[in-house]
Amino acid sequence: MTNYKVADIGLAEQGRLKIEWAESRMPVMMSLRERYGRTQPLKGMRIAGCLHVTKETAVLIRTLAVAGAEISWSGCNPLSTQDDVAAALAAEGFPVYAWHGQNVQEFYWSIDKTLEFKPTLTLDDGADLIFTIHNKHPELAKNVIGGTEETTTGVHRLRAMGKDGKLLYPVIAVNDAETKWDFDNVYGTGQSSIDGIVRATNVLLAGKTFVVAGYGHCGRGVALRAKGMGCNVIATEVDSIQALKATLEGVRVMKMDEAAKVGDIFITATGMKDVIVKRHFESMKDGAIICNTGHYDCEINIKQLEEVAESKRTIRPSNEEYRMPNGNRIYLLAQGRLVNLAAAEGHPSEVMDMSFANQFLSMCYLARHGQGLAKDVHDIPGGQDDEVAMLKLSSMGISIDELTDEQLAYLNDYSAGT
Ligand code: 9W1
Repeated sequence: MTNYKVADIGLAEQGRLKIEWAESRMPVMMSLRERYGRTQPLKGMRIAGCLHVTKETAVLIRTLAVAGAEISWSGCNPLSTQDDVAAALAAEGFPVYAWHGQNVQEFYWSIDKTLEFKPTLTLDDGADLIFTIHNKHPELAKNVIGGTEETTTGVHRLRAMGKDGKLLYPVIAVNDAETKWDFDNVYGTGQSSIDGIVRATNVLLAGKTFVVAGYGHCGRGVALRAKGMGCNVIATEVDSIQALKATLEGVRVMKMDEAAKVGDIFITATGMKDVIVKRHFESMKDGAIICNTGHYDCEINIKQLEEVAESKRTIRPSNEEYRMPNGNRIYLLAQGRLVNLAAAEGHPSEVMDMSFANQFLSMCYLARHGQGLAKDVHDIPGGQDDEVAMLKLSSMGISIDELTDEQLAYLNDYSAGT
C-alpha cells in the first residue's frame, strides 16, 4: 500500500535534482533548517499543506520535516504541480497527493487524503484546505491549533470569514509580510514575466518600445526589468498617483489609445478587464507582441481579437499569430494567461526563499503560541519580517549598520526641539 498518489514515481531522480538546485538558491531556508533542526520546534505537529508542488515548495516541506513535523501535502492548483518534484517527495516518504492536470474531483480528493491524519496545523495557498475543513470536516477543527495563508485572495476571503466570526481556528496572513508580497510582486513577477516573453519569442528586447499596462507593484517590477534590458518603457494608468510615480521614475505615461500605436511589446498587469480591446488591436504595428501577467485572463479581450482577426496559427509554444484585415500580424503569448507561469516557471527560488521562510516561521509561532490566539486572521509575528530580511542579507554577505543607544535616544527625544 502506498501513502501517496503522483503521476509517475519513476520521475523521482529528476525531481531530486531540481529540489537540490532550489536548495542551492534558498539560503534562508537552509539556515532555518540548520537552526531549527537542532531545537525541533515542530515536534509532534502534523502539518497538512495545500500549495503548488514545485521545487521550492519541496524545500519548504523538507525544512518543516527537519524541524520535527509530520507532513501531508496536496497541490493548490491543478496545473502547477511539477510531477518530477511530486515523485521525489513521495519517494522520500512524504504523503503527497498531487499530479499535473487533476480534475476538480481529483483535486478535492487529494485535499481530503491530506486531512486523514487529523492535522494540528494547516498551510494554505488560496485557503482551499481551510475551506474544506470548515465546510466538509468541521470536526477536524478542534485538533487544529492554527493555519497560514500564502496569497492575497486567500487572506481576503479569510478576513471576511473572521469578521463574521466563522473561523474555527486562528490564521496567520503570511501574504502580508513585507518580505513576501513586495518581493514576489516586484522582483518575482518582474523577472519571470520578462522570462516568459523571451522564452515564447526569443526577441531582442534592447531598443523595443515596451508598454506596461498598470504601474502597480507587478507592473513596476516588469517595467524596471524591461528598462534594464534596454527597452523604452511606457506605462498606462488610471490612477493619478501611480501615473505620477511612473513619470518620476523615468517611465513615459500615456493613454493606451496612444501607446497601442507605438508599442512593440505589450504586457497587462492591472487586475482589470478589457485593458487591450478591438480598437487597440486595430491600431497596433505589424509584429506587435501582446501578453498578460495579471491574475485573470480578461485583461486582453481575446474574444474581440479572435473576431477581428482573419486567421490564426501557432508559431511556436505559447505564441499565436493573428492576421489582421490590414495584413498586420499580432502575436498573443500564452493565450492571454499569466505569461510568467504559462511560458516560464513562476517566481525564481531566491524569491520563494523569503516567502517560505515566512511560512516556516509562522508555523513555528503557531506551534508555540497558537493556543492563545483569537480565532481570527493575524498579521505575521512582530520581528519576523526583519528576521527574514536579515537572514537574506547575511546569506548574501551584506552587513548593515545598527543605531547606537545615543542615536536611539536622539530618535525619541522631543525636548531638544530643532
Ligand atoms: N509557488 N513555488 C507554475 C503559481 C499558479 C506555477 C502558479 C511558486 C513557486 C505565483 C506562486 C509553470 C510554479 C508555479 C511554477 C510554474 C502561482 C498560480 C510560484 C508564482 C504563484 C495561480 N499562482 N508562484 N515557484 N503556478 O512561483 O510555489 O511553472
